[in-house]
Amino acid sequence: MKLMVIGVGDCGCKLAREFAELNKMARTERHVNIITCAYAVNNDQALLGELTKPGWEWLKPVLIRGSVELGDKSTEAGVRLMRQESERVMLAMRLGAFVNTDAFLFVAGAAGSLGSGGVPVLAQLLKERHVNKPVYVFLVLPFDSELDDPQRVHNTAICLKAVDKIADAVILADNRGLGILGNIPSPQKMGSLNRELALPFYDLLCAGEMAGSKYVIGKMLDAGDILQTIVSWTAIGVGKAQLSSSIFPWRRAPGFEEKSSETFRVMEAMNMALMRLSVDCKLEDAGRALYLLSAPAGKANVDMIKVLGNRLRELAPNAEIRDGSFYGAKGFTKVTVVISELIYVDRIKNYYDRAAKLAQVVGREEKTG
Ligand SMILES: Nc1nc2c(ncn2[C@@H]2O[C@H](COP(=O)(O)OP(=O)(O)O)[C@@H](O)[C@H]2O)c(=O)[nH]1
Ligand SMILES: [Mg+2]
Repeated sequence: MKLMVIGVGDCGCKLAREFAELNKMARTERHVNIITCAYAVNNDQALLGELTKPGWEWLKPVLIRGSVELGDKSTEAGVRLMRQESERVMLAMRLGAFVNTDAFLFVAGAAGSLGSGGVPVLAQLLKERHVNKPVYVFLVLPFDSELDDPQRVHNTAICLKAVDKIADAVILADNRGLGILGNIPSPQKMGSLNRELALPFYDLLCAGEMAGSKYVIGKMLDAGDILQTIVSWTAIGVGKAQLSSSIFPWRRAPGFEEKSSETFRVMEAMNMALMRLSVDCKLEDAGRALYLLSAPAGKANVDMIKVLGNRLRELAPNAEIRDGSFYGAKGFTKVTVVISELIYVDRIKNYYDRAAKLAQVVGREEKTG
C-alpha cells in the first residue's frame, strides 16, 4: 500500500520525516515504495531546514507564511492560518503522485496549534477534491506533563472532534504510553520516540507491495485489506520475537517440539504488539482488526497463522478480522496488529471531559471576575 504523507506542524513534520525514512528503508531492504510523497508543512523555516536537506528528495518542505497573532497557541489560530494558506499547500503537492497513492495520511500533534488546527482544514479540502481516496489522520496525543495546561487540553479535544468528523479513520498514538515519565523528552529521545511511532507501519505498508509468491506464506495482505480494516478510531502495534535457531541444523523439517516452540514465540510477538498498541483500548470494543505476520524465509507455517487468528478472535470477538503473512524478516519474526472501528476509547473521553470541565471553570471565573 502506498501512502501520501502530509505532516503539519512541528510534531507532524518530524513524523513525516520518519515516514520518509521508512520508505528509504523499504527501497533498500525490500525494493518497494510505500510512500508516494512525503510533505512537511510548517511556518517554521528553521525546522523545515533541519528536516529536509537539499538533495534529500524523500521529504518535501512546504513553507507557509500567513500571519497569525503572536503567541496564540490555540487550535483556532491554526485553523485561521491554514485557511489563509491552504491553496498554497495544495499547489505544492505533486499531482502526479496522486495517481499511485492509495490513501492520504495526515500527521500532527493534537495539542499544538498549526497541526491541530491545520490538519482538519487540509483533510476537508482533500476529501472534497479526491473523493475516491481515503483520508487518514495519524494523531499524536500529548504527554502527561501537558495535561495541566488548559490550552493543550482544549486543543486536543477540539482537534479530536474535528478529525473524527472529517477523516475516514484516525490512528491514535499516545505520547503518554511511550514509557517517558515526567517532562517532555530531550530532542534525542524524541527522535527515537518518533521512530518507534512510525515503525508499526513498515510491514503493513510493505506486505502488499512485495508481489510475487516467493514472499507469501499463507495469504497476501494488500491495500484492499487495509482499506477495509481502517475505519474510525484505530490503534496500531507491532511486536517482535526471536525465533530459535535450530539445534539440529542438518534436520530439515522441524520436529514437533521445535515447531510448537516457534508457534509459541509468534504468539509472544502478537502479545507484545497488543501490549504496545499506540493507544490504550479494549479489544472487545473493536469492530475490525487485522494481523500480519512476517517471518524469515522458510520459518513460518500455516499453523502459526491459524493460532494467531484464533487468539485474536478470542480477544476481539466483535471484530471482523483480516490477516496476511509474508517472508520479510531476517532472524526474527514480527506481528503487526491493527485494531480498528473502536466504539470507545477512554483517552478520548478523558480529553472531552477535561476540556468541558476547564471550560466550566473559565466560564465561572469570567462571571465572577
Ligand atoms: N511524539 C512526538 N510528539 C511531539 C513532537 N513534537 C511535539 N510533540 C507533541 O505534539 C504537540 C503539538 O506540538 P507541535 O507539533 O509543536 O505544535 P504545532 O507546531 O503548532 O503543530 C506537543 O504538545 C507534544 O505533545 C515530536 O517530535 N514527537
Ligand atoms: Mg509549531
